[in-house]
This record gives sequence, C-alpha cells and structure tokens, in this order.
Amino acid sequence: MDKAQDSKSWSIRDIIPENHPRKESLLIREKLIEAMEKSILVPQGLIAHGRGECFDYLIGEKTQDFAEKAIEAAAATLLLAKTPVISINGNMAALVPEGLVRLAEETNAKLEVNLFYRDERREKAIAELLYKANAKEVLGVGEDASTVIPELFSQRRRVSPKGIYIADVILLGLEDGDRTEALVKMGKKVIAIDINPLSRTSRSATITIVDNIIRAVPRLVEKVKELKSKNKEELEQIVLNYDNKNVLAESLKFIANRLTQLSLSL
Ligand code: PTJ
Repeated sequence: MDKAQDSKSWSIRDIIPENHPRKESLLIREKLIEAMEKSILVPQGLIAHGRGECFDYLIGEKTQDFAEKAIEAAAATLLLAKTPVISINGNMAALVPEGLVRLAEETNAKLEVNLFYRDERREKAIAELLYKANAKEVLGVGEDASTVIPELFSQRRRVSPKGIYIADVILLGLEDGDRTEALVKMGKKVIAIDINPLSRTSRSATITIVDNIIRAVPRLVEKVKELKSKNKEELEQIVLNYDNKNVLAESLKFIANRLTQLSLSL
C-alpha cells in the first residue's frame, strides 16, 4: 500500500521535516484532523481553517495593533460583564481548549458548546475535551440547550437558559454571521475572534478581534490578568474609547498596505 494511504504505517513526524519552514502550520492541520477523527471538528471546519490560513498570510501571521486594541477592549468588557459566556464550536475546541478554560476562570465566564453542525456526539466530545482541560462546568450539551434565540433558524439557535440566553457578554469565534447579528439584536455584547475582517460576524460584532484564535486567546488571557488591577471607571473608559468600525478599517488598510509593499518588493 502507498505510504500516504496507510495512516497506521507512518508517523507525521516522518512526513514533516523538523526544519520545514511551515512546520507549525502543518502540525496545526494535523491537530485539526485528529480533532475531526474524534468528532470534535466537522470536515467543514477544515475548509473554514483553510480560509483562516489565507487571512493569516495577509495580516503577516502576527497579532497586529488593530487586534491589540480589540483585545484590550474585549478584556475590559469581559471584566465588566455580569454574566459572561464563552461560546465554543468545533474549531475553537480543537485549537485552544486550555486557553478558553483559562479565560473562563480569569473572567468568571461560563463555557457553553454551541454548534452549527450540532449533534449530541460532538457536543459530548467537545465537553469531554474541555473537562480534560480543567473546565468546571460545560453548558449547552443535550437537553441543556433547551432555549431558542429568536429569529435564528440554524441549530445555533439552541442555547442554554443558564448560559448564552441570559448572558450580557458573549465571546465567540470562527462562525458564520447569523447568530452574531441575532445576539446583538437581543441587546447582548458580542466579542468575535475572526481573522477575516470582511465576514458578517466581524462586521456585526460589538468588538472584533481580527487575529488567529491561536494567538488571540492566550493574549486575551494575559490582558485580562493585566487589567484586573484597574477599577470599574478605568475599565469603562477603555470600552468607551474603543471604536470597532475604526479597528476593522485599520485591519483592511493594513492588508492593503502590506500587499502594496509586497508587490514592490518582488
Ligand atoms: O463546529 P461547528 O459545527 O459550529 O462548525 C464550525 C464552522 C467553522 C465549520 C462553521 O462555523 C463555519 O462554517 O464557519 P465559516 O462560515 O467558515 O466561518 C469561519 C470564520 O472563521 C471565517 O471568517 C474564517 O476566516 C475564520 N477563521 C478560520 N480560521 C481561523 C479564523 N479566525 C480566527 N482564527 C482562525 N484560526
């Protein structure tokens, strides 16, 4: 049998050389494939990731200033929130489970599974992964997702009455825009991590972190720890000074300038 066809006869370490220039990125792909084999990720999540990789090239594979501004506003918003919730889908769980659990601990946020391609096996697999990463409680699994977000027709409408339904601030990532729009209509503040500044999620969120979730989540945890020493008024001032439209515009200008510079360097 061809080596590449027999997944048991070779290890990925033999395929990806230590000094491969894109080693980290290739290993992340392997992590996603493993997550798919464990029912955490759907195959469609691999396509979504590929789109994200492309945008990461465009922003230079670094957390840029526009993302730092959004991360600061997101950290302040989470610290000011009364009932914050971190909404988790397959891609988020596959890429940053420990970081999300740590963020929930630091901000007293609840963790809730919310899937576009919802099925109970996936809900349970994601919850199990989060419990392994030390989560105390995971909402949105099975019967717990018993409340409905109005005007939303995908499976994402099913939420926990103890979580997203009553949340004042929701952090989410890597998703299509329907739910973000519906949550904002319900009067909730939505913090979205989406590397594509043109997506509907990015454009309708209250705060959009245009960055790779792999970098954004640990940076957000650091920022929350740093801002904990600030008082309520100081945190409110950070939120007041933040302008999401400006930040999205900055990210697009950054991409345009970078492409111009790259075209001149050929
Ligand atoms: O787990 P489920 O069932 O909820 O399904 C999850 C997917 C991702 C399949 C579903 O939400 C989906 O189809 O999402 P979209 O519409 O492809 O949107 C994903 C968004 O995330 C796109 O704007 C991508 O550019 C962006 N994205 C992809 N990878 C990353 C990312 N943003 C931040 N970090 C990434 N690593």
